[in-house]
Amino acid sequence: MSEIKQLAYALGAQIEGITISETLSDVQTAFIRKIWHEHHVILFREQKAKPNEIIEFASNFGELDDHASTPFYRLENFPQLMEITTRRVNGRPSETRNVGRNWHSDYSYTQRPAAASMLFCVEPAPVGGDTMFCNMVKSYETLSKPMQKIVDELHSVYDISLTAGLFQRDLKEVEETRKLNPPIAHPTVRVHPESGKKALYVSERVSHFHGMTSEESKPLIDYLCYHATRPENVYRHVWRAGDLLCWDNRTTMHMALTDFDLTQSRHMLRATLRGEQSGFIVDD
Ligand SMILES: O=C(O)CCC(=O)C(=O)O
Ligand SMILES: [Fe+2]
Repeated sequence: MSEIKQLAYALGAQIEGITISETLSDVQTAFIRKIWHEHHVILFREQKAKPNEIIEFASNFGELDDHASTPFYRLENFPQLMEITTRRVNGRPSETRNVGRNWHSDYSYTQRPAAASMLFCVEPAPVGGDTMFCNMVKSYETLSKPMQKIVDELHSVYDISLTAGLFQRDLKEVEETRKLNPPIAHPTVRVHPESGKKALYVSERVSHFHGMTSEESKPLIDYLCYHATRPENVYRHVWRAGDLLCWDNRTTMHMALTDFDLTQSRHMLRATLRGEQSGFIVDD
């Protein structure tokens, strides 16, 4: 029997009694989906899984992304997995050593933003290396009605160049990745296709609101990010080896902290579930 334990007031639940390397029954899959929709972030602890087993488990919940939008960060021979590591890769500092350093939702700068991500911890940092998550449904619901009306009408323009630390990576690869992902506008409020709930969709990777200047947009982007990431709306995950943490990118933002010694090994593998086609490319 599976049991759940809430991880924080705002979001997050640990599910016990599931072994991710084993085939899931339909009942188990439906149970996990239900808990995931309710709590937005779910955790499976003390798991042992090889890359193909993570892929198999993830594919119970939707179509897997092959990470073609960020082709340089894939795990060798497994395009369905991104390798997020501080370990050296092919004798060079890893290009993913600083992934996720500002508040964001995965692949928001693409035309098919990620529905969900599943991150498996192979090796945590010796101390720290935590990841924070915030609840974007609550963020929307706790805005005043007039503010909800304003954001309901807006489109957020996502710009991959605003990814923290991007320009500390291989500049040739960064240029290619930027060409693959021109700025794109998505609705600032999105309706979750399964739960029907409205969620705020902004982040620190939004340059402006479509049709507005950056000067006009900035105070509102700053306010909405501040509002969304208030401590009471956040779950902070302290990683252990064998954790599989799954988040809904349509109802959360997250941020990977640099609260650890970056010369030490921290090694993670991420599967990404594809979301719906959304947004339009902009040139303003
Ligand atoms: O390394 C982490 O904790 C998360 C990095 C990140 O943003 C991601 O995997 O989407
Ligand atoms: Fe991320």
